[in-house]
Amino acid sequence: MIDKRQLNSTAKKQETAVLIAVSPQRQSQEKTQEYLDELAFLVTTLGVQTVQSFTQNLERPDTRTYVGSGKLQEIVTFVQAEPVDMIIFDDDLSPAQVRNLEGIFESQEIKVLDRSLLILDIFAMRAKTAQAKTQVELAQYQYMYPRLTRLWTHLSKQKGGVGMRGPGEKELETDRRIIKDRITFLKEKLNKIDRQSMTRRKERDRLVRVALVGYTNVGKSTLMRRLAKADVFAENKLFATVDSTVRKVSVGNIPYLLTDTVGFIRKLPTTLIESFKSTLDEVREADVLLHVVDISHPSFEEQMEVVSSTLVEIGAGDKPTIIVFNKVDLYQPPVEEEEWHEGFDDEPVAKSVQLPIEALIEQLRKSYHARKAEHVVFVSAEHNENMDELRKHLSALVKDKHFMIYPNWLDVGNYDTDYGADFEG
Ligand SMILES: Nc1nc2c(ncn2[C@@H]2O[C@H](COP(=O)(O)OP(=O)(O)O)[C@@H](O)[C@H]2O)c(=O)[nH]1
Ligand SMILES: [Mg+2]
Repeated sequence: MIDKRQLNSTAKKQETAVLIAVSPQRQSQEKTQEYLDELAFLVTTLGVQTVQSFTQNLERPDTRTYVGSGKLQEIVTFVQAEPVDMIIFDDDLSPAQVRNLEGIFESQEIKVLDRSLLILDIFAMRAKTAQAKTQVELAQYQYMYPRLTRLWTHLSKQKGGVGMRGPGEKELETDRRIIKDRITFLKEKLNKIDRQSMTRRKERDRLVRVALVGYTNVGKSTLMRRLAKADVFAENKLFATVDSTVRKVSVGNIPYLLTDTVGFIRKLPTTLIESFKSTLDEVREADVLLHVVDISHPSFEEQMEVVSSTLVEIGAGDKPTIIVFNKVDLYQPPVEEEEWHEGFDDEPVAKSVQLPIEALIEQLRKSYHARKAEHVVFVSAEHNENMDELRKHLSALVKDKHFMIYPNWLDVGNYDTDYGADFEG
């Protein structure tokens, strides 16, 4: 069967974007590039093609137009010559910046978007359950409301697409009065849903709860699929999953609930965190956290930092945690030292000396143990490597908690292995 809608959307030409970021003095070239790559990844996730990016060295974005006037002129010249549908800024734009920038780009019919709108758009695309849909729509309107300008309204009406999609591909409203009512309505609706899911969580209160947390795209859903042998959606895109999913799993005869949660990212819109509060309750109420890290990512340590501080922010900063370094199969050891050898014509040639992976992993393990992280494992969820060691750590922590809840539980096959029982949350 051919889905007509799909035909229509693939028939539409791919939207194109120009990315803009500022880079403070202390930030290295590589870091700036990496941030731009992440922004481009967000853009790709939405099916939009990046045609160019611009950066400017500035301590902080210009309060009027984000970049200075010289750089702005460069951008204007570029978009006049190239087919560009939108320009996307790597930070949130203030209402004043939105107004000024729209004034400049209106005549070219170019949409002005920022990082938050982009992330909100992805969430809108991914939300499946009524709860997630309501949460996203609320976050979108709360973000849009103070920024709505006449120009933007006019432009979006004409162009639609990215930045304008609510959950379920429905176009968002742009009328301030309607939006205000809608926000009130969505808040009430969310309250009702939250009360229901709180009851549901209470009902499954008797089992130990383990939550997967981590930066987006590190392999949380893949790990969930491995541990729960459940069919969880995983994809090499940012925020493939925004709804939390709960499965009953057991480890060494002890049953527990495993939750896959939405990933974190730098500069996550605050309206999103606020409206996802109840989804994050799954994390807040967990007994044990599996902090999944993509060790193959060049800045995995910074990503861990983002996750840790978000956890503290939502009040889940000091739970028993297993640090799961994932994607060891892709891990490229950094060049440790360089030796100079004589090459042809006596030219010195640098030869990089790399430590074997095992030694590196051992080094990392030691360094995290030194930082008081008790449970550290290195796995490949995708290739099913070293999962037994993870299960061992998991079993220890789950058992501890389980016997706190059930001091009289007999540890002799009390429980049938019940993989994949579904508690869709
Ligand atoms: N090479 C490799 N890829 C992985 C591994 N684990 C997950 N992935 C891939 O990483 C991408 C993101 O995985 P996903 O589970 O959706 O990440 P999530 O956003 O944290 O839930 C997918 O393309 C996975 O196939 C791994 O151990 N090795
Ligand atoms: Mg996922």
